[in-house]
Amino acid sequence: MAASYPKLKTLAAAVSLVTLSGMAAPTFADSHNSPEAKYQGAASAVSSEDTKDFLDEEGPKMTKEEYAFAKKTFFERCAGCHGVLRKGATGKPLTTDITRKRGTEYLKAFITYGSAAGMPNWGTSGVLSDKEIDIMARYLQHEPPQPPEWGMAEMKGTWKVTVPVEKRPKKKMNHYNLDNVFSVTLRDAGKIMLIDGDTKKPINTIKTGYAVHISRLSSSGRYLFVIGRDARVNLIDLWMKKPDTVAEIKIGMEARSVETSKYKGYEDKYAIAGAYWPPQYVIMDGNTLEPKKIVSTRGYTVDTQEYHPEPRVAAIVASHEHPEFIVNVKETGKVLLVNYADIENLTVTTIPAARYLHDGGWDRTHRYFLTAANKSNKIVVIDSKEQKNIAMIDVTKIPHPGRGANLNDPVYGPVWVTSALGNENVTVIGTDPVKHPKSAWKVVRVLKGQGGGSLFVKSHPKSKNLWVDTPLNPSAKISGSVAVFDVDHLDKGYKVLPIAKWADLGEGPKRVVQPEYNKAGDEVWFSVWNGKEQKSAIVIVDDKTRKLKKVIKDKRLITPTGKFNVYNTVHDIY
Ligand code: DHE
Repeated sequence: MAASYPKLKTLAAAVSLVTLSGMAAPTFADSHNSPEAKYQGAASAVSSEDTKDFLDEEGPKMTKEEYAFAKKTFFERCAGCHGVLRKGATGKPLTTDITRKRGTEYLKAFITYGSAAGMPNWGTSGVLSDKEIDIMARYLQHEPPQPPEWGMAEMKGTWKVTVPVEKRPKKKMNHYNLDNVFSVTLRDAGKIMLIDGDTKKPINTIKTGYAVHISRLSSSGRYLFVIGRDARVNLIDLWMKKPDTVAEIKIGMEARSVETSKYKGYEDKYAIAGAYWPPQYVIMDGNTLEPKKIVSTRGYTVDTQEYHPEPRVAAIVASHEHPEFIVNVKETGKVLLVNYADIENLTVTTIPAARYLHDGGWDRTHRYFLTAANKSNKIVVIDSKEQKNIAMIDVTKIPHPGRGANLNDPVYGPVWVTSALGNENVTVIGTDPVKHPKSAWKVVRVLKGQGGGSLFVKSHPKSKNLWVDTPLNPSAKISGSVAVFDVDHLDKGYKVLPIAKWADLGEGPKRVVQPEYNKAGDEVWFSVWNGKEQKSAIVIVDDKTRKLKKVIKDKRLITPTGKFNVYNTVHDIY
Protein backbone atom coordinates (compact mmCIF):
# COMPACT_ATOMS: atom_id res chain seq x y z
CA MET A 1 0.00 0.00 0.00
CA ALA A 2 2.63 2.45 1.15
CA ALA A 3 4.40 2.22 -2.20
CA SER A 4 1.52 3.80 -4.04
CA TYR A 5 1.25 6.64 -1.54
CA PRO A 6 4.76 7.97 -1.14
CA LYS A 7 5.69 10.58 1.40
CA LEU A 8 2.72 10.08 3.64
CA LYS A 9 2.57 12.66 6.38
CA THR A 10 0.80 11.69 9.54
CA LEU A 11 -1.30 14.58 10.74
CA ALA A 12 -0.93 15.13 14.43
CA ALA A 13 -3.97 15.36 16.64
CA ALA A 14 -2.91 18.94 17.18
CA VAL A 15 -4.84 19.90 14.09
CA SER A 16 -7.90 21.87 15.00
CA LEU A 17 -10.90 19.77 14.20
CA VAL A 18 -13.53 22.39 14.42
CA THR A 19 -14.74 24.32 11.46
CA LEU A 20 -12.41 26.48 9.44
CA SER A 21 -12.61 30.10 10.39
CA GLY A 22 -15.32 31.77 8.46
CA MET A 23 -17.04 28.48 7.62
CA ALA A 24 -20.30 27.74 9.25
CA ALA A 25 -20.62 24.13 10.41
CA PRO A 26 -22.85 22.37 7.93
CA THR A 27 -26.27 21.65 9.24
CA PHE A 28 -28.87 19.11 8.22
CA ALA A 29 -31.16 20.84 5.84
CA ASP A 30 -33.20 20.00 2.85
CA SER A 31 -30.31 18.23 1.23
CA HIS A 32 -31.63 15.19 3.06
CA ASN A 33 -34.89 15.09 1.19
CA SER A 34 -35.24 11.48 0.21
CA PRO A 35 -36.34 9.11 2.98
CA GLU A 36 -33.25 7.02 2.33
CA ALA A 37 -30.87 9.93 2.73
CA LYS A 38 -32.66 10.99 5.91
CA TYR A 39 -32.32 7.47 7.24
CA GLN A 40 -28.69 6.72 6.45
CA GLY A 41 -27.41 10.23 6.76
CA ALA A 42 -26.95 10.51 10.52
CA ALA A 43 -23.54 11.43 11.91
CA SER A 44 -21.09 8.62 12.46
CA ALA A 45 -20.34 7.98 16.12
CA VAL A 46 -16.71 7.41 15.21
CA SER A 47 -14.87 10.51 16.35
CA SER A 48 -12.89 12.23 13.61
CA GLU A 49 -10.42 13.25 16.31
CA ASP A 50 -9.23 9.71 16.92
CA THR A 51 -8.20 8.77 13.41
CA LYS A 52 -4.79 8.11 11.92
CA ASP A 53 -4.57 10.61 9.08
CA PHE A 54 -2.80 10.56 5.76
CA LEU A 55 -2.26 13.76 3.82
CA ASP A 56 -0.26 12.49 0.90
CA GLU A 57 1.37 14.24 -1.99
CA GLU A 58 -0.54 12.42 -4.70
CA GLY A 59 -3.77 14.11 -3.68
CA PRO A 60 -4.41 17.80 -4.44
CA LYS A 61 -2.90 20.35 -2.09
CA MET A 62 -4.77 21.16 1.07
CA THR A 63 -3.91 22.75 4.37
CA LYS A 64 -4.14 20.90 7.67
CA GLU A 65 -7.08 23.09 8.64
CA GLU A 66 -8.90 22.28 5.43
CA TYR A 67 -8.20 18.59 5.93
CA ALA A 68 -9.50 18.70 9.50
CA PHE A 69 -12.67 20.48 8.40
CA ALA A 70 -13.26 18.00 5.58
CA LYS A 71 -12.64 15.00 7.77
CA LYS A 72 -15.10 16.17 10.41
CA THR A 73 -17.69 16.96 7.76
CA PHE A 74 -17.19 13.57 6.11
CA PHE A 75 -17.68 11.70 9.39
CA GLU A 76 -20.76 13.72 10.23
CA ARG A 77 -22.38 13.82 6.83
CA CYS A 78 -21.03 11.17 4.51
CA ALA A 79 -19.71 8.15 6.42
CA GLY A 80 -23.21 6.75 7.10
CA CYS A 81 -23.69 6.06 3.36
CA HIS A 82 -20.15 5.79 1.96
CA GLY A 83 -18.55 4.01 4.94
CA VAL A 84 -15.82 5.25 7.25
CA LEU A 85 -13.13 3.92 4.88
CA ARG A 86 -15.11 5.14 1.84
CA LYS A 87 -15.27 1.65 0.39
CA GLY A 88 -18.95 2.17 -0.36
CA ALA A 89 -22.18 0.98 1.20
CA THR A 90 -25.48 2.62 0.37
CA GLY A 91 -23.41 5.36 -1.25
CA LYS A 92 -20.82 4.79 -3.97
CA PRO A 93 -17.21 3.88 -3.14
CA LEU A 94 -14.96 6.93 -2.82
CA THR A 95 -11.55 5.33 -2.66
CA THR A 96 -8.65 7.23 -4.19
CA ASP A 97 -8.34 4.93 -7.21
CA ILE A 98 -11.77 6.27 -8.20
CA THR A 99 -11.73 9.83 -6.88
CA ARG A 100 -8.36 10.74 -8.37
CA LYS A 101 -9.53 9.62 -11.79
CA ARG A 102 -12.68 11.71 -11.45
CA GLY A 103 -10.80 14.81 -10.36
CA THR A 104 -11.75 17.89 -8.40
CA GLU A 105 -14.19 19.48 -10.86
CA TYR A 106 -16.24 16.32 -11.29
CA LEU A 107 -16.41 15.71 -7.55
CA LYS A 108 -17.40 19.32 -6.92
CA ALA A 109 -20.30 19.05 -9.34
CA PHE A 110 -21.44 15.81 -7.77
CA ILE A 111 -21.36 17.21 -4.23
CA THR A 112 -23.06 20.42 -5.33
CA TYR A 113 -25.95 18.92 -7.27
CA GLY A 114 -26.30 15.41 -5.84
CA SER A 115 -27.65 12.57 -7.94
CA ALA A 116 -30.92 10.85 -8.73
CA ALA A 117 -29.50 7.75 -7.04
CA GLY A 118 -29.83 9.43 -3.65
CA MET A 119 -26.72 11.58 -3.17
CA PRO A 120 -27.92 14.77 -1.44
CA ASN A 121 -27.41 18.11 -3.20
CA TRP A 122 -25.11 19.63 -0.59
CA GLY A 123 -24.41 22.75 -2.62
CA THR A 124 -27.73 23.77 -4.14
CA SER A 125 -29.49 23.05 -0.84
CA GLY A 126 -27.22 25.62 0.83
CA VAL A 127 -25.72 23.23 3.36
CA LEU A 128 -22.16 23.54 2.03
CA SER A 129 -20.69 26.63 0.39
CA ASP A 130 -18.68 26.53 -2.87
CA LYS A 131 -15.49 26.91 -0.84
CA GLU A 132 -16.41 24.02 1.45
CA ILE A 133 -17.34 21.83 -1.51
CA ASP A 134 -13.99 22.55 -3.11
CA ILE A 135 -12.30 21.39 0.11
CA MET A 136 -14.41 18.22 0.23
CA ALA A 137 -13.60 17.43 -3.40
CA ARG A 138 -9.87 17.72 -2.71
CA TYR A 139 -10.11 15.78 0.56
CA LEU A 140 -11.69 12.81 -1.20
CA GLN A 141 -8.57 12.45 -3.31
CA HIS A 142 -6.46 11.72 -0.22
CA GLU A 143 -6.35 8.35 1.50
CA PRO A 144 -9.22 7.88 3.99
CA PRO A 145 -8.19 8.44 7.61
CA GLN A 146 -8.24 5.24 9.60
CA PRO A 147 -10.10 5.09 12.93
CA PRO A 148 -8.45 2.96 15.62
CA GLU A 149 -9.14 -0.72 16.20
CA TRP A 150 -10.91 -1.80 19.37
CA GLY A 151 -9.63 -5.07 20.77
CA MET A 152 -9.79 -6.88 24.10
CA ALA A 153 -7.63 -4.34 25.93
CA GLU A 154 -9.85 -1.43 24.87
CA MET A 155 -13.01 -3.37 25.71
CA LYS A 156 -11.70 -4.42 29.11
CA GLY A 157 -10.61 -0.84 29.72
CA THR A 158 -14.22 0.31 29.44
CA TRP A 159 -15.85 -2.68 31.12
CA LYS A 160 -17.43 -1.94 34.48
CA VAL A 161 -19.50 -4.21 36.69
CA THR A 162 -21.18 -1.67 38.94
CA VAL A 163 -23.17 -4.28 40.86
CA PRO A 164 -21.43 -7.68 41.01
CA VAL A 165 -23.60 -10.76 40.49
CA GLU A 166 -23.39 -11.80 44.16
CA LYS A 167 -24.66 -8.38 45.30
CA ARG A 168 -27.68 -8.47 42.99
CA PRO A 169 -31.18 -9.41 44.22
CA LYS A 170 -31.93 -13.12 44.55
CA LYS A 171 -35.54 -12.46 43.58
CA LYS A 172 -37.56 -9.68 42.06
CA MET A 173 -37.50 -6.78 44.53
CA ASN A 174 -40.13 -4.55 42.95
CA HIS A 175 -43.88 -4.74 42.38
CA TYR A 176 -43.78 -4.08 38.64
CA ASN A 177 -45.39 -6.47 36.22
CA LEU A 178 -42.06 -6.82 34.39
CA ASP A 179 -43.62 -8.60 31.41
CA ASN A 180 -45.43 -5.42 30.54
CA VAL A 181 -42.59 -2.95 31.09
CA PHE A 182 -41.39 -0.98 28.04
CA SER A 183 -37.83 0.16 27.44
CA VAL A 184 -38.12 3.38 25.45
CA THR A 185 -35.15 4.75 23.52
CA LEU A 186 -34.59 8.46 24.27
CA ARG A 187 -32.33 8.89 21.28
CA ASP A 188 -30.80 12.34 21.66
CA ALA A 189 -30.77 12.26 25.45
CA GLY A 190 -28.54 9.13 25.41
CA LYS A 191 -30.93 7.46 27.84
CA ILE A 192 -33.71 4.93 28.01
CA MET A 193 -36.91 5.34 29.98
CA LEU A 194 -38.50 2.29 31.57
CA ILE A 195 -42.27 2.72 31.55
CA ASP A 196 -44.72 0.57 33.49
CA GLY A 197 -47.11 -0.62 30.80
CA ASP A 198 -49.91 -1.23 33.31
CA THR A 199 -49.91 2.20 35.00
CA LYS A 200 -48.21 4.03 32.06
CA LYS A 201 -45.91 5.69 34.62
CA PRO A 202 -42.13 6.05 34.21
CA ILE A 203 -40.12 3.69 36.42
CA ASN A 204 -36.64 5.05 35.82
CA THR A 205 -34.65 7.00 33.27
CA ILE A 206 -31.23 5.44 32.79
CA LYS A 207 -28.15 6.95 31.18
CA THR A 208 -26.92 4.82 28.29
CA GLY A 209 -24.77 5.31 25.19
CA TYR A 210 -24.90 8.25 22.79
CA ALA A 211 -27.92 8.15 20.46
CA VAL A 212 -29.02 4.86 21.97
CA HIS A 213 -30.37 2.54 19.29
CA ILE A 214 -32.10 -0.63 20.49
CA SER A 215 -32.98 -2.68 23.57
CA ARG A 216 -33.12 -6.48 23.76
CA LEU A 217 -33.84 -8.82 26.69
CA SER A 218 -32.28 -11.88 28.20
CA SER A 219 -34.21 -15.09 27.76
CA SER A 220 -35.58 -15.01 31.33
CA GLY A 221 -36.70 -11.40 30.92
CA ARG A 222 -34.62 -10.29 33.90
CA TYR A 223 -31.82 -8.46 32.10
CA LEU A 224 -32.24 -5.64 29.64
CA PHE A 225 -29.44 -4.92 27.16
CA VAL A 226 -29.26 -1.49 25.57
CA ILE A 227 -26.81 -0.47 22.85
CA GLY A 228 -25.88 3.06 21.85
CA ARG A 229 -24.66 4.27 18.48
CA ASP A 230 -21.31 4.82 20.26
CA ALA A 231 -21.16 1.04 20.90
CA ARG A 232 -21.76 1.33 24.64
CA VAL A 233 -23.77 -1.60 26.02
CA ASN A 234 -25.67 -1.21 29.29
CA LEU A 235 -26.86 -4.24 31.22
CA ILE A 236 -29.88 -3.34 33.34
CA ASP A 237 -31.23 -5.59 36.09
CA LEU A 238 -35.04 -5.44 36.12
CA TRP A 239 -35.20 -7.30 39.46
CA MET A 240 -33.77 -4.37 41.40
CA LYS A 241 -36.12 -2.29 43.52
CA LYS A 242 -35.48 0.46 41.01
CA PRO A 243 -34.12 -1.22 37.88
CA ASP A 244 -30.76 0.22 36.89
CA THR A 245 -27.43 -0.49 35.18
CA VAL A 246 -25.35 -3.27 36.76
CA ALA A 247 -22.64 -3.50 34.09
CA GLU A 248 -21.47 -1.66 31.00
CA ILE A 249 -18.87 -1.89 28.26
CA LYS A 250 -17.89 -0.14 25.04
CA ILE A 251 -17.46 -2.77 22.33
CA GLY A 252 -16.20 -0.49 19.56
CA MET A 253 -16.70 3.04 18.33
CA GLU A 254 -19.97 2.67 16.49
CA ALA A 255 -22.66 -0.02 16.73
CA ARG A 256 -26.35 -0.84 16.35
CA SER A 257 -27.10 -4.38 17.51
CA VAL A 258 -27.17 -6.50 20.65
CA GLU A 259 -28.81 -9.87 21.39
CA THR A 260 -28.77 -12.61 24.02
CA SER A 261 -28.57 -16.41 23.93
CA LYS A 262 -32.02 -17.98 23.84
CA TYR A 263 -31.37 -21.65 23.06
CA LYS A 264 -32.45 -24.18 25.70
CA GLY A 265 -29.71 -24.63 28.29
CA TYR A 266 -28.05 -21.30 27.45
CA GLU A 267 -30.73 -18.93 28.75
CA ASP A 268 -29.16 -15.68 30.03
CA LYS A 269 -25.67 -17.16 29.50
CA TYR A 270 -24.27 -15.05 26.66
CA ALA A 271 -24.79 -11.74 24.96
CA ILE A 272 -23.47 -10.61 21.60
CA ALA A 273 -23.01 -7.12 20.23
CA GLY A 274 -22.20 -6.21 16.65
CA ALA A 275 -20.18 -3.15 15.68
CA TYR A 276 -20.15 -0.88 12.65
CA TRP A 277 -16.63 0.23 13.58
CA PRO A 278 -14.43 -1.69 13.93
CA PRO A 279 -16.26 -4.25 11.80
CA GLN A 280 -16.59 -7.04 14.35
CA TYR A 281 -18.81 -8.76 16.88
CA VAL A 282 -18.07 -9.76 20.44
CA ILE A 283 -19.54 -12.50 22.58
CA MET A 284 -19.88 -11.51 26.22
CA ASP A 285 -20.92 -13.08 29.50
CA GLY A 286 -24.68 -12.55 29.79
CA ASN A 287 -24.57 -11.60 33.48
CA THR A 288 -21.56 -9.30 33.54
CA LEU A 289 -20.80 -8.25 29.93
CA GLU A 290 -17.26 -9.59 30.32
CA PRO A 291 -15.94 -9.75 26.75
CA LYS A 292 -15.02 -13.31 25.80
CA LYS A 293 -14.43 -13.52 22.09
CA ILE A 294 -14.01 -10.86 19.43
CA VAL A 295 -14.41 -11.82 15.77
CA SER A 296 -13.69 -9.56 12.81
CA THR A 297 -16.12 -9.49 9.89
CA ARG A 298 -13.61 -8.15 7.34
CA GLY A 299 -13.55 -10.22 4.20
CA TYR A 300 -14.90 -10.78 0.72
CA THR A 301 -18.24 -9.73 -0.71
CA VAL A 302 -20.73 -12.44 -1.54
CA ASP A 303 -21.07 -11.62 -5.24
CA THR A 304 -17.91 -10.17 -6.79
CA GLN A 305 -15.68 -11.62 -4.06
CA GLU A 306 -13.94 -8.32 -3.61
CA TYR A 307 -12.23 -7.54 -0.31
CA HIS A 308 -14.21 -5.19 1.90
CA PRO A 309 -12.35 -3.59 4.81
CA GLU A 310 -15.44 -2.45 6.67
CA PRO A 311 -18.36 -4.92 6.61
CA ARG A 312 -20.60 -3.62 9.37
CA VAL A 313 -22.62 -5.88 11.63
CA ALA A 314 -26.35 -5.17 11.25
CA ALA A 315 -29.21 -7.15 12.84
CA ILE A 316 -28.53 -10.08 15.14
CA VAL A 317 -31.14 -12.61 16.29
CA ALA A 318 -30.82 -15.59 18.60
CA SER A 319 -31.69 -18.97 17.10
CA HIS A 320 -34.26 -21.14 18.86
CA GLU A 321 -33.15 -24.23 16.90
CA HIS A 322 -29.43 -24.33 17.72
CA PRO A 323 -27.10 -22.59 20.19
CA GLU A 324 -26.42 -19.92 17.60
CA PHE A 325 -26.53 -16.20 16.99
CA ILE A 326 -27.59 -15.24 13.49
CA VAL A 327 -25.48 -12.28 12.45
CA ASN A 328 -26.12 -10.10 9.38
CA VAL A 329 -22.94 -8.73 7.83
CA LYS A 330 -24.01 -5.76 5.81
CA GLU A 331 -21.40 -5.01 3.14
CA THR A 332 -20.28 -8.56 2.39
CA GLY A 333 -23.91 -9.70 2.20
CA LYS A 334 -23.30 -12.79 4.31
CA VAL A 335 -25.28 -14.25 7.21
CA LEU A 336 -23.17 -15.84 9.93
CA LEU A 337 -24.43 -18.58 12.22
CA VAL A 338 -22.20 -18.15 15.25
CA ASN A 339 -22.38 -21.26 17.40
CA TYR A 340 -21.80 -20.45 21.07
CA ALA A 341 -21.74 -24.05 22.39
CA ASP A 342 -17.93 -23.82 22.58
CA ILE A 343 -16.83 -20.23 22.31
CA GLU A 344 -13.17 -21.11 22.70
CA ASN A 345 -13.30 -23.17 19.50
CA LEU A 346 -15.93 -21.08 17.80
CA THR A 347 -17.70 -22.55 14.78
CA VAL A 348 -19.20 -20.09 12.35
CA THR A 349 -21.33 -21.15 9.39
CA THR A 350 -21.20 -18.56 6.62
CA ILE A 351 -24.32 -18.37 4.50
CA PRO A 352 -24.21 -16.41 1.25
CA ALA A 353 -27.08 -13.95 0.84
CA ALA A 354 -27.04 -10.52 -0.84
CA ARG A 355 -25.84 -6.99 -0.20
CA TYR A 356 -26.53 -4.97 2.01
CA LEU A 357 -28.05 -6.96 4.83
CA HIS A 358 -29.80 -4.76 7.33
CA ASP A 359 -32.72 -5.64 9.63
CA GLY A 360 -35.10 -8.57 9.92
CA GLY A 361 -37.11 -10.85 12.16
CA TRP A 362 -38.67 -14.25 12.67
CA ASP A 363 -41.72 -15.82 11.07
CA ARG A 364 -44.33 -16.86 13.61
CA THR A 365 -42.83 -20.35 14.15
CA HIS A 366 -39.42 -18.79 14.98
CA ARG A 367 -37.76 -21.18 12.54
CA TYR A 368 -37.30 -18.84 9.57
CA PHE A 369 -35.38 -15.57 9.77
CA LEU A 370 -36.52 -13.09 7.11
CA THR A 371 -34.09 -10.27 6.52
CA ALA A 372 -33.72 -7.33 4.17
CA ALA A 373 -30.85 -7.05 1.72
CA ASN A 374 -31.72 -3.46 1.18
CA LYS A 375 -29.64 -2.46 -1.84
CA SER A 376 -30.49 -5.68 -3.62
CA ASN A 377 -34.19 -5.12 -2.92
CA LYS A 378 -34.54 -8.65 -1.61
CA ILE A 379 -35.84 -10.42 1.43
CA VAL A 380 -33.57 -13.32 2.30
CA VAL A 381 -35.01 -16.32 4.17
CA ILE A 382 -32.70 -18.26 6.47
CA ASP A 383 -33.92 -21.62 7.72
CA SER A 384 -32.39 -21.62 11.19
CA LYS A 385 -33.10 -25.34 11.66
CA GLU A 386 -31.44 -26.53 8.46
CA GLN A 387 -28.90 -23.67 8.68
CA LYS A 388 -29.25 -22.50 5.11
CA ASN A 389 -30.54 -19.79 2.82
CA ILE A 390 -33.78 -21.13 1.34
CA ALA A 391 -35.06 -18.14 -0.61
CA MET A 392 -34.21 -14.66 -1.86
CA ILE A 393 -37.44 -12.89 -2.67
CA ASP A 394 -37.55 -9.82 -4.91
CA VAL A 395 -39.39 -6.89 -3.39
CA THR A 396 -39.44 -3.22 -4.34
CA LYS A 397 -37.30 -0.32 -3.38
CA ILE A 398 -35.40 -0.59 -0.11
CA PRO A 399 -37.31 -3.01 2.07
CA HIS A 400 -37.18 -1.99 5.74
CA PRO A 401 -39.06 -4.44 7.94
CA GLY A 402 -37.63 -3.70 11.40
CA ARG A 403 -38.40 -7.15 12.75
CA GLY A 404 -41.41 -7.36 10.41
CA ALA A 405 -44.99 -8.30 11.26
CA ASN A 406 -46.59 -11.75 11.30
CA LEU A 407 -50.23 -12.12 10.26
CA ASN A 408 -52.71 -14.86 9.57
CA ASP A 409 -53.79 -14.01 6.04
CA PRO A 410 -57.34 -15.23 5.31
CA VAL A 411 -56.21 -16.66 1.95
CA TYR A 412 -52.49 -17.43 2.31
CA GLY A 413 -52.26 -18.42 5.97
CA PRO A 414 -49.23 -17.33 8.00
CA VAL A 415 -47.46 -14.45 6.28
CA TRP A 416 -44.72 -11.94 7.16
CA VAL A 417 -44.79 -8.30 6.15
CA THR A 418 -42.27 -5.61 5.31
CA SER A 419 -42.74 -1.99 4.30
CA ALA A 420 -40.24 0.10 2.34
CA LEU A 421 -38.23 3.27 2.49
CA GLY A 422 -38.45 4.02 -1.21
CA ASN A 423 -42.14 3.62 -2.00
CA GLU A 424 -45.60 2.97 -0.56
CA ASN A 425 -45.44 -0.81 -1.03
CA VAL A 426 -46.24 -3.04 1.91
CA THR A 427 -45.12 -6.50 0.83
CA VAL A 428 -46.75 -9.64 2.19
CA ILE A 429 -44.76 -12.91 1.98
CA GLY A 430 -46.11 -16.43 2.58
CA THR A 431 -44.24 -18.26 5.38
CA ASP A 432 -45.99 -21.62 5.67
CA PRO A 433 -44.29 -24.29 3.55
CA VAL A 434 -46.33 -27.06 5.19
CA LYS A 435 -49.98 -26.03 4.75
CA HIS A 436 -49.55 -23.34 2.10
CA PRO A 437 -46.60 -24.61 0.04
CA LYS A 438 -47.63 -22.76 -3.11
CA SER A 439 -47.36 -19.37 -1.47
CA ALA A 440 -44.40 -20.08 0.83
CA TRP A 441 -41.51 -17.66 0.24
CA LYS A 442 -43.47 -15.83 -2.44
CA VAL A 443 -44.88 -12.34 -2.48
CA VAL A 444 -48.60 -12.99 -2.09
CA ARG A 445 -49.81 -9.42 -1.87
CA VAL A 446 -48.45 -5.92 -2.31
CA LEU A 447 -50.57 -3.44 -0.36
CA LYS A 448 -50.42 0.28 -1.00
CA GLY A 449 -49.59 2.22 2.16
CA GLN A 450 -49.50 5.98 2.71
CA GLY A 451 -46.15 6.48 0.94
CA GLY A 452 -42.41 5.94 1.14
CA GLY A 453 -40.31 6.64 4.20
CA SER A 454 -41.71 3.73 6.17
CA LEU A 455 -39.46 2.10 8.76
CA PHE A 456 -41.56 -0.27 10.82
CA VAL A 457 -44.65 -2.48 10.63
CA LYS A 458 -46.25 -4.30 13.53
CA SER A 459 -49.01 -6.73 14.47
CA HIS A 460 -49.70 -9.17 17.31
CA PRO A 461 -51.11 -12.72 17.39
CA LYS A 462 -54.18 -11.43 19.24
CA SER A 463 -54.77 -8.49 16.91
CA LYS A 464 -56.58 -8.06 13.62
CA ASN A 465 -54.59 -4.94 12.78
CA LEU A 466 -51.46 -4.33 10.75
CA TRP A 467 -49.80 -0.98 11.54
CA VAL A 468 -47.47 0.75 9.07
CA ASP A 469 -45.51 3.88 10.04
CA THR A 470 -44.04 6.46 7.62
CA PRO A 471 -41.76 8.65 9.79
CA LEU A 472 -39.42 9.62 6.97
CA ASN A 473 -42.05 10.60 4.44
CA PRO A 474 -41.49 14.20 3.29
CA SER A 475 -45.16 15.10 3.94
CA ALA A 476 -45.74 16.16 7.56
CA LYS A 477 -49.27 14.81 7.36
CA ILE A 478 -48.00 11.36 6.40
CA SER A 479 -44.97 11.29 8.74
CA GLY A 480 -47.22 12.37 11.61
CA SER A 481 -49.80 9.65 11.12
CA VAL A 482 -50.01 5.88 10.83
CA ALA A 483 -51.84 3.57 8.44
CA VAL A 484 -53.77 0.62 9.82
CA PHE A 485 -55.00 -2.32 7.73
CA ASP A 486 -57.64 -4.84 8.75
CA VAL A 487 -55.89 -8.22 8.49
CA ASP A 488 -59.13 -9.94 7.41
CA HIS A 489 -59.67 -7.41 4.62
CA LEU A 490 -56.20 -6.44 3.51
CA ASP A 491 -57.43 -5.59 0.02
CA LYS A 492 -59.80 -2.95 1.37
CA GLY A 493 -57.05 -0.39 1.99
CA TYR A 494 -56.12 1.34 5.21
CA LYS A 495 -57.39 3.89 7.70
CA VAL A 496 -55.19 6.75 8.83
CA LEU A 497 -54.86 7.67 12.50
CA PRO A 498 -53.49 11.18 13.16
CA ILE A 499 -51.22 10.13 16.02
CA ALA A 500 -49.10 13.32 16.12
CA LYS A 501 -52.22 15.47 16.18
CA TRP A 502 -53.59 13.46 19.08
CA ALA A 503 -50.35 14.08 20.97
CA ASP A 504 -50.97 17.83 20.73
CA LEU A 505 -47.35 18.90 21.12
CA GLY A 506 -46.97 22.19 19.31
CA GLU A 507 -44.03 22.89 16.99
CA GLY A 508 -41.71 20.34 15.44
CA PRO A 509 -41.44 17.51 12.92
CA LYS A 510 -43.40 15.10 15.21
CA ARG A 511 -42.56 11.93 13.32
CA VAL A 512 -44.62 8.93 14.35
CA VAL A 513 -42.35 5.92 14.63
CA GLN A 514 -42.27 2.24 15.56
CA PRO A 515 -45.56 0.70 16.69
CA GLU A 516 -45.10 -1.71 19.63
CA TYR A 517 -47.72 -3.82 21.41
CA ASN A 518 -48.23 -4.31 25.12
CA LYS A 519 -48.07 -7.83 26.47
CA ALA A 520 -51.83 -8.46 26.20
CA GLY A 521 -51.84 -7.38 22.57
CA ASP A 522 -54.71 -4.98 23.11
CA GLU A 523 -52.77 -1.70 23.05
CA VAL A 524 -50.33 -0.35 20.52
CA TRP A 525 -47.77 2.29 21.48
CA PHE A 526 -46.32 4.90 19.11
CA SER A 527 -43.46 7.35 19.61
CA VAL A 528 -44.09 10.91 18.50
CA TRP A 529 -40.46 11.78 17.78
CA ASN A 530 -39.87 15.51 17.87
CA GLY A 531 -36.74 17.69 17.89
CA LYS A 532 -34.44 17.53 20.90
CA GLU A 533 -35.57 20.90 22.18
CA GLN A 534 -39.23 20.21 21.45
CA LYS A 535 -41.90 18.20 23.19
CA SER A 536 -42.26 14.52 22.31
CA ALA A 537 -44.75 11.93 23.54
CA ILE A 538 -45.87 8.31 23.51
CA VAL A 539 -49.36 7.80 22.15
CA ILE A 540 -51.24 4.64 23.13
CA VAL A 541 -54.08 3.41 20.93
CA ASP A 542 -56.71 0.85 21.85
CA ASP A 543 -56.08 -1.91 19.32
CA LYS A 544 -59.69 -3.04 19.01
CA THR A 545 -61.42 0.32 18.70
CA ARG A 546 -58.40 2.12 17.15
CA LYS A 547 -59.28 5.03 19.45
CA LEU A 548 -56.84 7.09 21.49
CA LYS A 549 -56.31 5.58 24.92
CA LYS A 550 -53.58 7.67 26.49
CA VAL A 551 -50.86 10.18 25.71
CA ILE A 552 -47.76 9.91 27.89
CA LYS A 553 -46.06 13.28 28.24
CA ASP A 554 -43.08 13.83 30.45
CA LYS A 555 -40.33 16.39 30.20
CA ARG A 556 -37.75 13.60 30.31
CA LEU A 557 -39.32 12.01 27.22
CA ILE A 558 -36.77 13.50 24.80
CA THR A 559 -36.75 12.16 21.21
CA PRO A 560 -38.35 8.75 21.86
CA THR A 561 -37.86 6.31 18.96
CA GLY A 562 -37.88 2.53 19.62
CA LYS A 563 -39.98 0.92 22.36
CA PHE A 564 -39.41 -2.63 23.49
CA ASN A 565 -42.03 -4.47 25.50
CA VAL A 566 -40.31 -6.99 27.77
CA TYR A 567 -42.56 -9.98 27.10
CA ASN A 568 -42.84 -9.44 23.35
CA THR A 569 -39.09 -8.92 22.99
CA VAL A 570 -38.19 -12.00 25.05
CA HIS A 571 -40.59 -14.14 23.03
CA ASP A 572 -39.98 -12.53 19.63
CA ILE A 573 -43.63 -11.59 19.24
CA TYR A 574 -44.33 -9.22 16.37
FE1 DHE B 1 -31.95 1.78 13.21
C1 DHE B 1 -32.97 -1.30 14.38
C2 DHE B 1 -29.19 0.38 11.89
C3 DHE B 1 -31.31 4.69 11.52
C4 DHE B 1 -34.44 3.30 14.92
N1 DHE B 1 -31.22 -0.11 13.15
C5 DHE B 1 -31.82 -1.26 13.65
C6 DHE B 1 -31.01 -2.39 13.31
C7 DHE B 1 -29.93 -1.91 12.62
C8 DHE B 1 -30.08 -0.49 12.51
C9 DHE B 1 -28.78 -2.72 12.06
C10 DHE B 1 -31.32 -3.84 13.66
C11 DHE B 1 -30.78 -4.20 15.00
C12 DHE B 1 -31.11 -5.62 15.39
O1 DHE B 1 -32.25 -6.05 15.17
O2 DHE B 1 -30.22 -6.31 15.92
N2 DHE B 1 -30.52 2.42 11.90
C13 DHE B 1 -29.47 1.69 11.53
C14 DHE B 1 -28.59 2.47 10.67
O3 DHE B 1 -27.48 2.13 10.22
C15 DHE B 1 -29.32 3.71 10.32
C16 DHE B 1 -29.79 3.57 8.90
C17 DHE B 1 -28.54 4.98 10.26
C18 DHE B 1 -27.84 5.37 11.49
O4 DHE B 1 -26.95 6.20 11.36
O5 DHE B 1 -28.12 4.85 12.56
C19 DHE B 1 -30.46 3.65 11.34
N3 DHE B 1 -32.75 3.68 13.21
C20 DHE B 1 -32.35 4.70 12.45
C21 DHE B 1 -33.14 5.88 12.71
O6 DHE B 1 -33.02 7.01 12.13
C22 DHE B 1 -34.11 5.54 13.76
C23 DHE B 1 -35.54 5.70 13.25
C24 DHE B 1 -33.93 6.41 15.00
C25 DHE B 1 -32.61 6.28 15.66
O7 DHE B 1 -32.59 5.77 16.77
O8 DHE B 1 -31.59 6.67 15.08
C26 DHE B 1 -33.77 4.08 14.01
N4 DHE B 1 -33.44 1.12 14.43
C27 DHE B 1 -34.32 1.93 15.06
C28 DHE B 1 -35.18 1.11 15.89
C29 DHE B 1 -34.79 -0.23 15.72
C30 DHE B 1 -33.67 -0.19 14.80
C31 DHE B 1 -36.34 1.62 16.74
C32 DHE B 1 -35.37 -1.47 16.36
C33 DHE B 1 -36.67 -1.85 15.74
C34 DHE B 1 -37.26 -3.10 16.29
O9 DHE B 1 -38.50 -3.15 16.39
O10 DHE B 1 -36.52 -4.04 16.62
